[in-house]
Amino acid sequence: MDRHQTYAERSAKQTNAAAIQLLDTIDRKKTNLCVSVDVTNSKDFLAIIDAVGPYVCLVKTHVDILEDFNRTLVEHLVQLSEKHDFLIFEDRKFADIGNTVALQYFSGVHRIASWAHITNAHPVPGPSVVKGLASVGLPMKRGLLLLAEMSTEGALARGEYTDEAVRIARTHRDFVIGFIAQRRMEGVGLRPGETMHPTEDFLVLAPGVGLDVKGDGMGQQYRTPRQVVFESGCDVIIVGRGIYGKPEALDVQAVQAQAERYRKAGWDAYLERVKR
Ligand code: 5IU
Repeated sequence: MDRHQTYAERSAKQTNAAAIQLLDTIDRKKTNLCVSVDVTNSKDFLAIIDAVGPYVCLVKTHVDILEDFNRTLVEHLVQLSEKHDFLIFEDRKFADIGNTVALQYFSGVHRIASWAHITNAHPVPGPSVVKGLASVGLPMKRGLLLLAEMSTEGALARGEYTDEAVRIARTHRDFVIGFIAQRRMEGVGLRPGETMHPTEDFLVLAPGVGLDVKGDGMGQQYRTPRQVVFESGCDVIIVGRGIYGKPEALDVQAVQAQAERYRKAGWDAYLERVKR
């Protein structure tokens, strides 16, 4: 995969249904923006998602922080994803043994596999975390992202850990569609003499994106969409507070203006990258 390939060209070579759907949505809507909606009540949650829907390919959720979570909320979320044509990514960060993560993914209060096209996992337990999640997710045509790096200051996911994350992904290419990381992972983790499989093409979704500030005082570090997509070769920018600000003072028009600002910055950086 060279950095000049378009989302549409890459979609044609994918086999995982969620990866194809995401790449096609990005291409159709001309947006590589994912909005991360970290708010604690469902009214703000749905209002933000309805406002940003037209500007995004993907909505990232943390449903465990919602104080009034219920099945109706999930139905509304799914309706919004159909109305605005975006996918849903539950940022669950699974990190237990295979049997436990399969239960956490399928069952419990949230029943994540039933509504999230994409979820993610820490590779810390080793390949079994992917095996457990795949046993639930593959038959439901879902996709998994592995956390290969983090955007926070002092993150431990680096060096050999990142290499191992990519190696695990390579052994489960039917289900692992890519990474949460800060740069393209092509060639990472290859041992001397090993070459990349010709059809390998992992997506990289990058959090820690902001146009106005460099951090949040709690370890988060922000880079611009251009740094992330053009310089580091990531595929999707994940933006939270940079778009919705303080949810207590929700101003739909202001949120939409920010969403369009980030959409355009992310898309321009992509066009600059694929230019031959
Ligand atoms: N997130 C990160 N950095 C990471 C990972 C996840 O910021 O390395 I892995 C999540 C946390 C939050 C969102 O849900 O992405 C970023 O939100 P802000 O744009 O508001 O910082």
